[in-house]
Amino acid sequence: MFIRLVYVVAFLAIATQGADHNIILDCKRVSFCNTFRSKTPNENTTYKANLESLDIHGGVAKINLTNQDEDTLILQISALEGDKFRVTIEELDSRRYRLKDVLLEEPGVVKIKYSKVAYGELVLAESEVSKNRVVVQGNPFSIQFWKDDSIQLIIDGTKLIMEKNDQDEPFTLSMKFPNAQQIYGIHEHADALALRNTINSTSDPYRLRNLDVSGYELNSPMSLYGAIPLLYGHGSNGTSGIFLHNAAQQWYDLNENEVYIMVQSAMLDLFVLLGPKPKDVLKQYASLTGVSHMPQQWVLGYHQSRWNYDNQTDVEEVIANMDKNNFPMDVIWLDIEYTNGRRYFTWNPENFSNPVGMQKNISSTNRKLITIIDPHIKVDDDYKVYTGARDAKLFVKNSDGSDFQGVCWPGMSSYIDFLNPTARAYYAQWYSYENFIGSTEVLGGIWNDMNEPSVFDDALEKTLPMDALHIGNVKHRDIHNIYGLLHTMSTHLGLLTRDNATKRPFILTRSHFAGTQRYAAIWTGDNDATWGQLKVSYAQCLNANIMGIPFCGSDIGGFTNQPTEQLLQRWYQSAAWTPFYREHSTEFSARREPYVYPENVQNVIRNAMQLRYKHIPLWYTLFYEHTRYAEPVLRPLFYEYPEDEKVFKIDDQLFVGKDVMVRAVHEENATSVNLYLPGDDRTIWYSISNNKSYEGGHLRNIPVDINAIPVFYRGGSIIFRKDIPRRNTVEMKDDCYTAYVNLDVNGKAQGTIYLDDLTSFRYKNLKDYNYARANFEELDSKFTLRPIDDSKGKYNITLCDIVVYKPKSNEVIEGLFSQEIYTKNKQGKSLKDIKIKLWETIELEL
Ligand code: NBV
Repeated sequence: MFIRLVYVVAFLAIATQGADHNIILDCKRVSFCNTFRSKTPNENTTYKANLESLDIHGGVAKINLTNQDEDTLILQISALEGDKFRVTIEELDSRRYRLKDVLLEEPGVVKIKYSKVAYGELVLAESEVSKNRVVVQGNPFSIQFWKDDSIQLIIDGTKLIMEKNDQDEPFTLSMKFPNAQQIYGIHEHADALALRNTINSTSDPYRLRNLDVSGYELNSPMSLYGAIPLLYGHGSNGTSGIFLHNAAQQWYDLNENEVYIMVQSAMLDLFVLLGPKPKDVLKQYASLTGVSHMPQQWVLGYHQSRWNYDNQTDVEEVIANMDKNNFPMDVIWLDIEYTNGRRYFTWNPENFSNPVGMQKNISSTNRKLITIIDPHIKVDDDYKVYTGARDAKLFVKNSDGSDFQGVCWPGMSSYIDFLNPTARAYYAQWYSYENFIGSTEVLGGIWNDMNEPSVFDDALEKTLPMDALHIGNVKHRDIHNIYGLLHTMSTHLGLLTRDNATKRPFILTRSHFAGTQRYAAIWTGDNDATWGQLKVSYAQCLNANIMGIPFCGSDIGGFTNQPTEQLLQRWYQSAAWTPFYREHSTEFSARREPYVYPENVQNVIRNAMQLRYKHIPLWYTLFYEHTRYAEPVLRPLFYEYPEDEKVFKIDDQLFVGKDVMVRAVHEENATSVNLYLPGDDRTIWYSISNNKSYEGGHLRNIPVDINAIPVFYRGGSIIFRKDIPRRNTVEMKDDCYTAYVNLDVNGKAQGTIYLDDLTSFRYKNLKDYNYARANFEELDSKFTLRPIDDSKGKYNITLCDIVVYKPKSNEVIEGLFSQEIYTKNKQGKSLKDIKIKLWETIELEL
């Protein structure tokens, strides 16, 4: 109780004042960052590449780097399949930690067979005519990465430092993207999508160290809960990227197209992604770290959460009130208080004494339950999760070999060593129905919070000490940033096993790293009820998406404090266009379920939610396309329009897929908003908010009222929707579709639709799905649906109607568009009576 009181007092202070800078360190207080920021190698310590030392073994090039102090480093360069290179640098006697668990598999090497030294430069490539090549310059030492006739990246070897001291083994790496006008990436920060210069400014470098940051600040390079060391150098002439495969603390100083990286420890293991477009960089990255599997469809619906729903009656009343007031909803969430004294995998015997009954009731309304499971384990001899892990020696250790203990929600706690596969398997089996007594299949997903991991010790930046030990005596310092990833790996295994791999697990995680997309969705943590936080939620989720994690959302309304009614309405409208759609709030704020508000507010929220539900088929198809093409679900404008400099800094607009564009309204009392419609005079944007069509290539000021935010369909697209309002996605299952055909300037449109059993891995293992392309041509009024591949699914659909949008005149830059609604085919047969077998081609004449 005392712990809770102290925490609550601290929490309330932070929630009103912002992050505590005494706890969260800046660069000056982190010794290697402080030193490296102002240090460049001197005459004796600057490395040169000894080109004569080249040794090509197994297609991988090895070169010695030496300096006048007679230090030697080994540089290794390999060419990888799919336009990538890999570079490692380490000492001769290196004992640096080599990261595991992040990459999908060991990447395929393309053997370097061609090498040539001339004029102090070494050229390396697969063959003499290869388009991808590396040029190593001996002195001054540099490495250039070429694709076609363009240098995509230059590593400036003269700035390389690699040290060892009592605590750390830090290194630096300096590079330049010659084509870049803008740097993106290095998730997670509460900052603009387009990263700022930090060199020669008062700003700290961008930091990557997963931390539990209460009251995080906006426009800040301060690290948050997740770390993804992936970065894009983007310009209208080309894009390339780097992925630093290292999970230790790191800091990034940026200056225009230059990046200076300072890392605390472990291997310098760098992947160079040659692009040349943002799409290519993301695909190259996904080939290393993977994509997400399909979510079950209900996950795409609305989630109602609260820290905390107090008891079973509370849970049931929330659902009843949502129904009574016609708010759609798929999931209700339980935060830490449902447990017996924060002992995860148990239920509070008083407030949740009949979990099975509660789940039955939830299920009878076609809803699911999600509960929180944090990684800290209460030290308690009567708690089997604890004693089992203790006896099998599966906890993180102190440097003296004893179990680490620190304070977290349950009081004194130990932390599972998720680096240890046996520990992951141990923890995973607690998710089984037999072990997690009282859980049923209505418990559809799990929420992994506090997994940076969070330890309530301000002197340790609220996490594990650097010298804590994992299996094999690996220092925590070296793997800190993957602790959350490993936690979700274990949970994922647990859920898969629990259901004999018949259901797609859903996990929401706070801490994350490269590769998290294979296991979990993320949310932006403890945001605040401010307009600025609403705005940054788009930048954060866009960034997550180009970092390979599509499933992202923010707590609607802001976790801490109280949103005004207007802010809450705008948040519901904006968040309807982010993949994860959940309202969540602290126990210190007033209840915020949509039905507690006056009718006018409820109406706005309900419309926003219904618009979300109408687009469920689109979201589902986009997730499939992510699994298939590694395309993000949300896309920043620069991703779709990489050559248009006007979009490089835009992050309050986003694309859902490539055909829907949304502008968040994050300005209080806005009566109009500025937005940019990309493309040119042949691009048409149909606003579904004001029924006007607009020409592309213009900045516009568009009037708004509280009822809607600007949402546009791209001319040339077909969007499949389910427009009948229901209580949840389950009840929408057999509804007919409406196809929105948005004609381009040539009177044509195209779209895709994906269907499967909504829950299992049969789509993956047995090709049990249908994926079809729809086409419409105004000329012959023919609507065609054709299968895209030879998948084995046998899914039918019907169309309620086909709605064709068309500008009133081709000349129109802005004007009302015409809408034709077809409910019958040319022969007069109602569309609803035509069963469309998605595995066959069907033509409808309208
Ligand atoms: O479990 C309580 C909260 C949770 O509601 C929130 O979403 C997490 O980000 N949790 C953090 C722990 C305490 C926050 C002060």
